Amino acid sequence: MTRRAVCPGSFDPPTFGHLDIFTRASAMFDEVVVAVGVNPSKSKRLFTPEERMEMISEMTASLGNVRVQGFTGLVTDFCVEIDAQAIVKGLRGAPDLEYEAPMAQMNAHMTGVETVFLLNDPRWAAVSSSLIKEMATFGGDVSAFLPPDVLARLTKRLAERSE
Ligand code: COD
Repeated sequence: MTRRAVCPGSFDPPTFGHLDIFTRASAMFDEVVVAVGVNPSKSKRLFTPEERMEMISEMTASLGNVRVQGFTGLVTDFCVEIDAQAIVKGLRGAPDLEYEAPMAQMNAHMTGVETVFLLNDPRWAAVSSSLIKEMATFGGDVSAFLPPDVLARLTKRLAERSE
């Protein structure tokens, strides 16, 4: 049986914190599918799903067992559709756990899919896509937290937005 895991998220934009989770998941499972979805409570999107998928494909190119797919609807339905047994998520501390635990329990209840939590690499503890966007919008240097291609796209998009 192929052990397949899904790493779901908005990834707007993807960061080194996300890449760390993809990399560690790829060492634990036969196949990892990074699932680019829509978080209904986050309305300020900077990149289209296609752009986010391109960025993730580029940053995971050296990981042979990782692929990227878009999804709409419930993450559990997506897991059933592609025959994935687990969801892998990163945890940056208690607030992440409080937010993630009910979703993990609901997802397990609905389809039996387990959620595996990986504690964040301390280097990326303060990194979130929202904070990166806010810092970059006001001219902060976010180059330590993003692959060069993502940084270039972010800089370009923010410049377009301010025109
Ligand atoms: N270090 C480690 N992990 C990190 C870091 C970091 N620096 N930054 C983020 N992460 C982790 C997050 O904890 C999360 O696990 C993952 O990376 C993705 O993060 P985001 O912020 O890109 O994604 P979210 O939280 O906006 O994504 C939400 C989903 C789209 C996955 C969610 O809304 C969803 O599943 N929607 C589908 C609808 C659904 O199924 N809802 C019902 C659930 S019961």
